[in-house]
Amino acid sequence: MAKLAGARESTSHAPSRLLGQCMVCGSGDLDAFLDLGQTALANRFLRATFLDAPEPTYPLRAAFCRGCAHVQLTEAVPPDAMFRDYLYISSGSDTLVAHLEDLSRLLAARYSLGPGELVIDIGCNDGTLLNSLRRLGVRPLGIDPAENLAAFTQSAGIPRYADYFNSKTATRVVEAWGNASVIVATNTFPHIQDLHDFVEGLRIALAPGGVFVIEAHYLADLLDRVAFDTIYHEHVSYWALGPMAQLFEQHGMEVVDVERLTVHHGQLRTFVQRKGEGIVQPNVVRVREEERARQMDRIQTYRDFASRSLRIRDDLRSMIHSLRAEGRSVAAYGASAKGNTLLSFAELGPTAIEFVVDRSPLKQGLFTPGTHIAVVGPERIRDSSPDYLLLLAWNFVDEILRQQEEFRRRGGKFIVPVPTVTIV
Ligand code: DWN
Ligand code: ZN
Repeated sequence: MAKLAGARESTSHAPSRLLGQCMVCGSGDLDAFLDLGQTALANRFLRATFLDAPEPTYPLRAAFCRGCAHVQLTEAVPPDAMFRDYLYISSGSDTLVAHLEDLSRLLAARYSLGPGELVIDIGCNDGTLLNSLRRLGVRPLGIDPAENLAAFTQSAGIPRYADYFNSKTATRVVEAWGNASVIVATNTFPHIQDLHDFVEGLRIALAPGGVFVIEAHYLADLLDRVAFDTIYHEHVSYWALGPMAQLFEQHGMEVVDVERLTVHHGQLRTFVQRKGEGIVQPNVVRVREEERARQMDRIQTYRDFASRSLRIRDDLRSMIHSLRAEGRSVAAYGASAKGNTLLSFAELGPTAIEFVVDRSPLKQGLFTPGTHIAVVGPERIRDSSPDYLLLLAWNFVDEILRQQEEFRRRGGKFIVPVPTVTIV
C-alpha cells in the first residue's frame, strides 16, 4: 500500500504563477469568465493534526482566450505542490478499471503491438492501464512524478520513471528504454503547464510512425453537464479539439482521429502523429465543425456556463440548508477532487455535511481540503443512516447507485448536483 501524505504534513505555501498568456497560442487576450474564489488544492486532504494550521489557498479562475478559444486557468500552482504526493488512484472505480482494460485492448489491436514494443503511459498513476497492457504482451513504461504511488508499479514489476514528462526527461527516457510505438496519457493532458515543451518531448520519444493517444475531459461535455466542479488547480486546461489541433500543428504534428467517450463526465480520445505519418480521419473535421456550430469559440458561451454554475451553487446551498433546518441529516459520497471545488464554492462545511464516504483507504481518516469534513469508509452509511447523500462523484452515478441499493431501500436519497440540483 502506498504511504500516506508527505505534502499534507507541510504547511509551506509555494506561490502560484499568474498566467498572463494563453498556453496554446501565446495571446494576452484572456477573458476570465468564472471566479471560484480563493481555494485549497483539491487533492490536498488533511490529517486531523493539521486542521488548525494555515492552509495554502490559491485563486481559482477560468478564462477564455480570444486568440484561439482555449480555456485555461489564470494561475498555475507549482506542480510539486499537487503531483509529487498524489491521493487519487485509477483503480478506485470499477468503471474506470474496465475502461482502461478496453483501452489497452484497443491500442494493442489498432497498432498491432508486438512483444518488445514500448508503450509509455504518462501519468501512469497506480499502473492500472500498464498492467492491462503488459498482460497483452507489450513492454510497458510508466512516467509519473507521484513518489507515493511508485510502490504500486514497483510491486507489479513495471518500470517507472518518477518525474514529469518534458523534452529533457524524454531524452533520458529514450536513452534508457528506447523510442515508443505508442505514448498514452489518460486524464493527464489537462494537468500540463508547459504544453510546448511537453509536445517537444513527444517528438523526441515517439518512434517513427508512433502515435500519442490522449484521453481528457472534453470541454463540450463540461459545458453540457455544467461540470464547473471539474475546474480546480490540477486542471490548468479544459480541452476542445480546435485549440488542441492548433497546439500540435505548431510542432509539426497533427490530430489524425478523435472520438467522444462517456467515461467520467464525457471525454475526448484524440490520436496524434507527426504530420504526414497518419491519415486524418473525417471525424476530426466533423468534431471541429460541431464545436464551431455550438459556438465554443465565443465568450458568450462561457458567460452562460458561468451563470448556470452560480445557479447550481445557490440551489444546492439553499436545498442543503433547508434540509438541515428541517432536522434531516446530510452526508456526502465520494471524496473526489471535483467535490472539493463544489463544497468550497458552495461553502458547505462539517455543520452542513456530517461526513464524506470514500472507498479509497488513502483518503479515509483525512479531512477535505478547505472545508474540513471527515472522510470515512462506506460502512459509515449503514452505521449512521444519513437521510441524504450529496453525490460528489456524480460521474460514477450508475456504479454508486448500484452499490447503495440498501441505503436507498431504507429511504435514503442522493442529491445529484449537476447539471441541475436533483434528488434521486
Ligand atoms: O482528472 C482527474 C480525474 C480523472 O481524477 C484528476 N485530476 C483527479 C481525479 O478527479 P476526481 O477525484 O474528481 O475523480 P473521481 O474518479 O470522480 O473520484 C471519485 C472518488 O470517489 C474517488 O475518491 C473514489 C471514490 N469512489 C468511491 O468511494 N466509491 C468512487 C466510486 C466509483 C465508488 O464506488
Ligand atoms: Zn490562445
